Amino acid sequence: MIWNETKECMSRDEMQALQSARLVKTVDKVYHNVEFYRKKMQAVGLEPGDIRGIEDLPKLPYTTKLDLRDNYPFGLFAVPMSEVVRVHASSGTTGKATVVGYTRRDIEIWSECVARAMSQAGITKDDRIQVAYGYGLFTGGLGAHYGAEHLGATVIPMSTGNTKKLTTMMQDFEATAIACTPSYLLHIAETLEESGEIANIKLKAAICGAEPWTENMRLQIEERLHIKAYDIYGLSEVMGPGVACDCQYHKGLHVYEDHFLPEIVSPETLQPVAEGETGELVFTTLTKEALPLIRYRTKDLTSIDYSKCECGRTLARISRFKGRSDDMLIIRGVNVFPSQIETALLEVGETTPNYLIIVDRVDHQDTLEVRVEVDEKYFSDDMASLDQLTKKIAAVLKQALGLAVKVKLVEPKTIERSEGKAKRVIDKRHLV
Ligand code: DLL
Repeated sequence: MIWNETKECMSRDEMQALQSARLVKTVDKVYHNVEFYRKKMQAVGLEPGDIRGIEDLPKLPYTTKLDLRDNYPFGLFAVPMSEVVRVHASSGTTGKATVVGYTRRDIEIWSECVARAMSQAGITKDDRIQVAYGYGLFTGGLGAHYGAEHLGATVIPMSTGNTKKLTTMMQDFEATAIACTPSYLLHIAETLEESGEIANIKLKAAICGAEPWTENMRLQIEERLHIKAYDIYGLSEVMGPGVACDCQYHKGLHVYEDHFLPEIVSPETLQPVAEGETGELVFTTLTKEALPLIRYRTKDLTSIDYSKCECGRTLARISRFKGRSDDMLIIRGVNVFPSQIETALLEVGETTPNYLIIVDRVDHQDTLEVRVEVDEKYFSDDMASLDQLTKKIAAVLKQALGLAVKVKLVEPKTIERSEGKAKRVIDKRHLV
């Protein structure tokens, strides 16, 4: 179903005209209200009048997470604090938190974008949706909550923290949809399988995101829970969940381009790459009031496709994320993304998506170990089948990555489960 046809099915010319008009306004606004942008534009000799449309976008300087941190907490806000009705923050692993703010209108647009995403996942006002992203400074919980309410669905604000209670309420309240990270959904599936309650649930759809996951993992979720699973993307700096989401055809995530102008650039040269080529996703916000962002480098790696989708939407589609440029591991000179390991593991078919990647350095040599849970049956008296499977997985990984990998098969439930963003990589090289 196309919930908002006027915004999701415009011709490319109409979309570009709208984007150009909104870009001109945004640039004017940041120049006059945010000292940081004014100085940055002045440094390259730019005035707001130099930006007449999206064709002038490449003239504008990039913005990074470091700029947000340097202006902690509210230095990049373009409105007085009296106009800001909410803040969120992401802690990250290093340095200061990144703080983001929203006016009342920003919250309305955010809710509408999440509602569009949920509608792409077939969710309607007749659905009951459990929101099992964390509520709080993280944008997942409240973002999904407001979006579901905007759509008119019944929200069950579970948050994270009590999986047993979640599965009980899923049955008692007859929840038909869930919003959570894909790794948490697998943990929920496991809990339902163990208690023998999986046949009791009425779940139809899941809207998962906030972390990288592969198509194989999406298919496994669909199979285990007998549901349809959708990929929702977003980042707090740009807004939160609902910047893009896939539709029933799963051929890329539709970007809500009327609010977020995407570019794909080479992370090395920062020059635009051709349509279809992988690069770093960059966003310029077109309607945000409290925290407009100009050419924000997300570090997320993807490609873009401007062709019309089978679903009827004309919104550009970005491909499932390959990972983040800062997630890429360089092992003995070879570039490895955790998503390549997940794809290869799930292709073998005998593993679960519970895995851990451990990188270390022994005698000045990088080592890569992959631990993955397999069925209990492999740990019976005869270890021959375990040995065989270990060799098979090591060969598949070697083929996929071009690197020798130490594979360690472990018993079910020995790798820590996550309720939010899963931690898949331990890089001990950074710990010494
Ligand atoms: O994770 C917002 C969100 C909440 C998105 C709930 C979807 C669902 P941050 O904590 O700022 O915001 O983290 C943003 O998470 O730059 C990506 O690297 C990653 N990410 C988010 N969604 C996806 C996805 C939220 N669908 C960072 N696939 C982003 C892959 C994702 N990575």
